[in-house]
Amino acid sequence: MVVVTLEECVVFARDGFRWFCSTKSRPVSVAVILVFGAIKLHIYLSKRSRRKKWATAGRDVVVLHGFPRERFSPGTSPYVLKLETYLRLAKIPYVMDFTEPLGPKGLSPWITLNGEEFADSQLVIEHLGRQYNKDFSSGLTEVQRAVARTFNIMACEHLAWGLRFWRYSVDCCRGLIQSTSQVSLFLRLALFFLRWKVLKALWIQGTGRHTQKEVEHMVRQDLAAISHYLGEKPFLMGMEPCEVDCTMFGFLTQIMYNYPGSPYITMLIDDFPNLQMYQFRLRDLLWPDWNECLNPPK
Ligand SMILES: N[C@@H](CCC(=O)N[C@@H](CS)C(=O)NCC(=O)O)C(=O)O
Repeated sequence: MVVVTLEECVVFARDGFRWFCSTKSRPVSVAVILVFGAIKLHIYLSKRSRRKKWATAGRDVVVLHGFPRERFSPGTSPYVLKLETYLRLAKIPYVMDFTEPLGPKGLSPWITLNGEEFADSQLVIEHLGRQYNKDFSSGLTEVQRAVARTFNIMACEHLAWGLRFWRYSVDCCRGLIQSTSQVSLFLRLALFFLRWKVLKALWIQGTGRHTQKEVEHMVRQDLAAISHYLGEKPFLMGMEPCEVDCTMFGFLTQIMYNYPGSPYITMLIDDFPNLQMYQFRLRDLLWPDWNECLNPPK
C-alpha cells in the first residue's frame, strides 16, 4: 500500500502552485483561469436571468422550487410534497420551478416570494401562515398543538432517517431510479454523489450505525404511532385537515409510490391500512389533478 504523508502533500501542492505561476506554464494558467471565469460568469448570468423570470410570477405568488415531477407521484422528496400540499390546503397561489431545486441552504424545497428567498419546508410554512393569515391549527387546544408538533418532528427528523436508510443504503437508489422519469447519465452521477453524502449523514446522525432490522423496527414504531393516533378520524388532528397532515402526506406518499419492494410498503398494506386510506383522502381533497402532475401525465 502506498502511504502519502501530509508533508508530501504540502510539498506537491507547493510545487504545483509554483509551476502554475511560472512563466513556462503561463499559457496553461491563463487558459485555466479563463475557463473557470467563463463557467462562473455563465452560472451567475443564468442565476440572474432565472430570478428575473421568477419576479414576473406576480405579486404574492409563491414560486416553489423543487425536484421535477416523476412517474408515480408528483415528486420524490417528502419535504417538497409537504410544502406543495400546504400551499394547496392554504389556497395560496403558486407556480412550480424545477430549474433550481437547491436553495440558499443547499436543500430542497425553497421558495421565492416577491423577490425574497426562504428555505426549509417548516420555516416556509410558518412564514406563509403569518403572511397570509392562515393557521389551520388555530382550532386545536394547546395539548393538541403539542401533539401535532411532536408528530411533525417525528416524521421530519426521525421517520425521514429510516426512509433515507432504505432508499440510499439498503436499496442503493434502485427504487428512486425506477420512479424517475428521465434517467440520464447526469442524473446517475448526481445520485452517486448524493448517495455518498446521505450515507455519510446517516452515519453522523446515527441511523446508519444500526442494523437493517433495527431501523425497520424504528420505522414500524413511527408508523404504528401515526396509525393509532389517526384511528378512525378523517385527519390526524380531527375532522379538518391542518399543517401536520401535509407533512404526513409527503411521507406516506413516498412510501406508497416510491419505495417499491421495501418492508415499509408491506407494513402499510398489512398492518396500517388506515394510513393508506388517509393518504387517498388527502390526495382526493388536495390533489384532484394528481394524474396530470405525474411525469408523463396519466
Ligand atoms: N429540513 C429540510 C429538509 C430538506 C431536505 O432534506 N431535502 C432533501 C430532499 S428530500 C435535499 O434537498 N437533499 C439534497 C442534498 O442533500 O443535496 C426541510 O424541511 O426543507
